[in-house]
Parts: sequence; structure tokens; C-alpha cells
Amino acid sequence: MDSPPLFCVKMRASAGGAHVSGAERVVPAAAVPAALAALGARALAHPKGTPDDIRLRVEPAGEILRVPALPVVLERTATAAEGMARAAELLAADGVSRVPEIMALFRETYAMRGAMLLDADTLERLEPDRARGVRATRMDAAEPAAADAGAKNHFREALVLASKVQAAPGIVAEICVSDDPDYVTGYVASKSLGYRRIATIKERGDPSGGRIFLFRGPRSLVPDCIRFLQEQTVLVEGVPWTP
Ligand code: WAQ
Ligand code: MG
Repeated sequence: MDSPPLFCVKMRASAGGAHVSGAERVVPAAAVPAALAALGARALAHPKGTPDDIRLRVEPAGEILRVPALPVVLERTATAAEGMARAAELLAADGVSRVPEIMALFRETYAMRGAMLLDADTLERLEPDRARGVRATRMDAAEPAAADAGAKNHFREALVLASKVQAAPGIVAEICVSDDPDYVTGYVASKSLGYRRIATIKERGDPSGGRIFLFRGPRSLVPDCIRFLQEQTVLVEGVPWTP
């Protein structure tokens, strides 16, 4: 059975050249105008500030890969210190050593629009552009959100991203802290851990945040990994509405 062709709709907003927000959908042609309107509204209402440049872009989605959502587990933490410690503990149990050094690199991810791509063992940075980082794009939940889904659903969008990222060649784990000042929940993810939501991973009011993708494998695999993250359209199946 042929389904209608899909389109990637992307929004990117910046102020004074600095990244403010970005979001995307993968939708059939008939839903493109509504997706553009919803993402445009979001760009104008971001807690990080009013942008002076908003870019909306529509591209054919091409060949689609479907992957299952990672299973979700809540880790109850009450403070940023406890959350960071829990994240470190989970990663260590999953075979990632040098976790304190990796967590220290979060200080450098603040201004990045994408994620740091880090060799999990040597801690060498693998992003072609270190100021920008690597962005995972061209992804959405397979079961479509209402066209005007409105405000950002941090959980759903993060689970979609994390599920795509763990399907990328060479990726072994991810750590994420939101850059929204009032969003204190973060996560660590891997194929074996699933999506571990960490209830509190930063202090309320802290505008810093970032993502680190941990890679393990030969250098020759890095371009495949980056190509998958940036170019392969992925629909994630079974993404719940709420955690
Ligand atoms: N690809 C790579 N890195 C990204 C991307 C992307 N598409 N989007 C954002 N980042 C990086 C960038 O450095 C941001 O500063 C940082 O991640 C945080 O992005 O279950 O809201 O969009 O409730 O602020 C976690 C949800 C929410 C936890 C994470 O991230 C839960 C969030 P934000
Ligand atoms: Mg944000």
C-alpha cells in the first residue's frame, strides 16, 4: 500500500547570531501549512528570548526508516548534583568509563546549536564543526501529533531524538540537559539503558544545557554516523504522549 509522500518541515530561530530554538516535523503535504504555522508560533514564543531571524524550511523526506521508541524509565532525583551523579552512575554501569571527564565537557556545550560527538574511550571530539556541533534532524513521531500541537512537548521531542540517535551507526550513548532555563529534567540514553529520564539534572533558572553523543568504533565510521544523524529521515514508533 502506498502512503502519501512525506515532507520534513524545519524551524530555526536565532537572535544576534545565537541559536534560540529549533524544531521539526515530518508530515504529508496536506499538513505542511499547519506545521509551518505551529513551528512559526513556537519560534516567537521561546523562553530564551525573541528571535531576530526565523527560518522555516520544507524538504521532501525521501526514504523513511522506522525505529521503535526507546523504553522510558524515570530516575527520581531532587537536585542537580544528585541528577548528574545518577547520570554518571548509569553510564558507568553501561560500560562508559571516564564519566566525570565527559560530564565536565558540558561546560563547553552551552553555545552549541547541536551536540558534541565524542569518542567514548579517547574523549576525542569528532564533530567537523566544533562551534555548531552535530544536529540530529529529519525525525518525528510516527503517530502524528495534532497539527496545532502548540507548545513544545519536551519529553516527546527528546524521546524521538534519542530513539533516532541510538539507531545511528557507532553511537553507544547520549546525555542531554535542556537549555530552557526552567526545564530541569534531562536524560541519558543507550540501547541497553533505554531512555532514563532524570527528574532534576540542573538548577531552575540555569540557561545552560547541551547534548553529548558518545561514539565507539573506527574513524572510518564517523561520516556514516553523521550522515545518518543529519540526512536519514526517521519516524519513531510508539512514542507516548506523556512520560
Ligand atoms: N541535535 C543535536 N543536538 C541538539 C538538537 C538536535 N536536533 N537540538 C538541541 N540540541 C542540543 C543543543 O545544544 C541544545 O542546547 C541542547 O541540545 C538542549 O536542547 O524526558 O529540551 O531542545 O522530559 O533545550 C529533555 C526532556 C528536554 C527530558 C531536552 O533540549 C524529559 C531539551 P533542548
Ligand atoms: Mg531548548
